[in-house]
Amino acid sequence: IGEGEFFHRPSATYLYSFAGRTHVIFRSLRGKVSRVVLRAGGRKTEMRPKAHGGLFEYFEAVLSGEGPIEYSFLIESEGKTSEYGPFNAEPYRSETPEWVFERVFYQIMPDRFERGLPGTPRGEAFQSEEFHGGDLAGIIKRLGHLEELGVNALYLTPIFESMTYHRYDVTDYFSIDRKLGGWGIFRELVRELKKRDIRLIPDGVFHHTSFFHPYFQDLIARGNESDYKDFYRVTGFPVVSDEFLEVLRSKTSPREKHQRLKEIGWNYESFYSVWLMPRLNHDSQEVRRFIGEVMEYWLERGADGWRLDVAHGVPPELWREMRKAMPEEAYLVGEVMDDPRPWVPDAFHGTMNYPLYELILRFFVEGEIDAGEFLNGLELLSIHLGPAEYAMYNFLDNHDTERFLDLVGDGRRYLCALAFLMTYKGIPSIFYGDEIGLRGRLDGGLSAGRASMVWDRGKWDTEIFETTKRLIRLRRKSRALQLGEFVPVRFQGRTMIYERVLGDERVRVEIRYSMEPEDCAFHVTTS
Ligand code: ARE
Repeated sequence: IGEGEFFHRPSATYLYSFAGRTHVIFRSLRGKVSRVVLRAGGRKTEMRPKAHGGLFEYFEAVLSGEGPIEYSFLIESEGKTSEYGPFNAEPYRSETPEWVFERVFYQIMPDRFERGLPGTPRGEAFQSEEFHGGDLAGIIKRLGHLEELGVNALYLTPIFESMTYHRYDVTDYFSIDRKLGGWGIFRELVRELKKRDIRLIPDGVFHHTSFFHPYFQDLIARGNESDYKDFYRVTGFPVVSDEFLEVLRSKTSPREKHQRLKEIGWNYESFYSVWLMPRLNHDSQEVRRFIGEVMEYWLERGADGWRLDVAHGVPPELWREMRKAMPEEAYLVGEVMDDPRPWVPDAFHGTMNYPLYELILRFFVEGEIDAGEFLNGLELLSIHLGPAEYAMYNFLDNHDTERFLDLVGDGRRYLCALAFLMTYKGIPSIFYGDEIGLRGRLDGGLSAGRASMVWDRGKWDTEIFETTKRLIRLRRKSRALQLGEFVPVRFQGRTMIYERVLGDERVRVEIRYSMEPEDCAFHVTTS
């Protein structure tokens, strides 16, 4: 075997320490190597074939202990053994704040959760683009529910001043939307969360602002003369025509207005061609300063980190800059929908784990891959993520997807997938309502899963609720589930058996999955 047919480099992906152990990864062209042995500290360790993808296959050895090591590889190929190395290196160390690992997140879209203040009337229980009237006081009122469930971190979709129910169109980044209860209620929420050791991450929308943000309004009014000319990505002047503004002010229905505005067009870049969301110019130093300022402002006022919206639409180096400027204790999660590699571990501690979600869909929902292929997918992702996989934000659904229960159509299949999520590497999360079997609608669309929470216990699915609580408890008390090594035991057909191992603690997970609900079961044993 010649050099170029295999590869290793002491980088974050190929050599890292985590929770008292060191992972060493070796890559070769597929089918070239029959065996790889790691020689380190006077000992030989057989490397486990971990995953294959495209041209390559990957081997892994996990050694106990952290700290600098000297090592080399003994590569067996076509009956010959050659040695590659030695390397002398300090393994990469995760910089994720420790508090993150012991968390189970709960995600709330405030408008759809609970109303605590008298005010906006509730809309219908099922989809409409209307305000349902939920607010922060409603969340405070229901903190007992979060405690009963056992979650200990909260991700809130945007809460800053804006004009829609989802609030991704921010008009003031320094104030809490009044409809949510304003500043006073936010302070109370923070106090109540701290009392219960529930951490909080808000949603930072820094890819775009609202059309109605004062900076953008200034740009519309003053055009080329505006101080905010470089804040946005203007493609021509005037930014919008008089006709555009007339239609905007007219009393036509929102749908019709949207259509008319689209026809007229505008001279700025925006999120997915949505006129309401003009894109910020991330090359501008002033924009960067502004983003940093907002992020710090809320960290100083009770936030423990950020979920960063449309992170993949902003250059990675901007996020690296932010990461350096923020306190080390802040957990930063980017919304990245495709390949996470440019983003972790140095721009974000983790990203919203869409690659894992895709695999989960293929195995648990579509049944298009078997357990063996599912495992290979997991292991390949593990290679791509390195130590960041323990800090990824894992989910079965969120406010942009359909409810997982709607997708599988049945509580038992749902719970098997949840058992996987709660026992796998990465930070598990629950989207409000999943724990009671809340359903959305089945005809798709971005807001398919945004129905209002149901508080009438008589309407809850008690099996889902009780099992969810049990799984969260299990996760929270087991350091092995939070930090342990993932050891596959058997992945065959639709059955998967694996262990999570940390020191003396060993948790064994058996999931017997089936597309038939009555044949689905899981079992977790701790020793
Ligand atoms: C609303 C309606 C939509 C309508 C749209 C346009 O709900 O039905 O089509 O308006 O009129 C927020 C709101 C949405 C709102 C949207 C626009 O929550 O309800 O839509 O603003 O006003 C892409 C992005 C990804 C983004 C998703 C939604 O890459 O970053 O789309 N996710 C974040 C948030 C959203 C939020 C925004 C961004 C905007 O989590 O909630 O939307 O701030 C493939 C592609 C992805 C694409 C995905 C869409 O997977 O690869 O790139 O994601 O499809 O599902």
